[in-house]
Amino acid sequence: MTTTTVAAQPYPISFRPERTALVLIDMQRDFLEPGGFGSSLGNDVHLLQAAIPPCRAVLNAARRAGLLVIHTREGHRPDLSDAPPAKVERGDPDLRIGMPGPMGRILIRGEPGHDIVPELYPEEGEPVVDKPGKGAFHATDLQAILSHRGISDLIVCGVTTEICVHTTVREANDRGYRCLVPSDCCASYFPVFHEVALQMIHAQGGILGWVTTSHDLLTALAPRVAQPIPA
Ligand code: TIU
Repeated sequence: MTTTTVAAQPYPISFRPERTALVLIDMQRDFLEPGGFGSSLGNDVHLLQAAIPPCRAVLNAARRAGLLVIHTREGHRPDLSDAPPAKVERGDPDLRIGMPGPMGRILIRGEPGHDIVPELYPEEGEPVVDKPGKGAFHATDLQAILSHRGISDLIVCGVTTEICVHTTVREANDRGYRCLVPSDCCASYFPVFHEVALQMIHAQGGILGWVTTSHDLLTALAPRVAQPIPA
């Protein structure tokens, strides 16, 4: 069994690739492109697009290393039966969940805005978990998927750092998973929330998990350079 060690805060973390999953949280057009849920809440969605290239590099490396890759999407059934009224009734009354927008009905499954951005599109065989809440464990089959694959450690990327990434890390931490978050593979509409959310994860001796960078993670995931055979 090979072990991979990644430089991280508060200290390096070692994991076994076959027991580790990359979880890409909500890299959907609804959050990253104008006209979706993110902008309906009054946010500048361009801030989130910086996370796409590092996520793509980590996704490619994870695929090459044979890690389980899981994608999540936040969204609701077209009849809104799984959407809590308390969630739907927030925000601008003309731009609420389920209302029509330039990318289809806002935050509704099957609509163009609900889809994952093309750069990070799931490949055949990669589970896509549809979630009605902010956390990826709430009302989903994520835990069953992880448990059937013997996963103990999660690399969590995506948007937004302080909402769906943080909620998922908290849920995972309470369920006994070790979570590693590459800082530049996450983003927030509020840069200060991004920074503080990351600090909250690795503070207190790693109270919620570990924080690294895509560079350090890619270094650890890169295939070992073959050593010359001694003469
Ligand atoms: N995926 C996710 O983070 N959902 C949100 O609603 N995030 C906000 O920051 N609004």
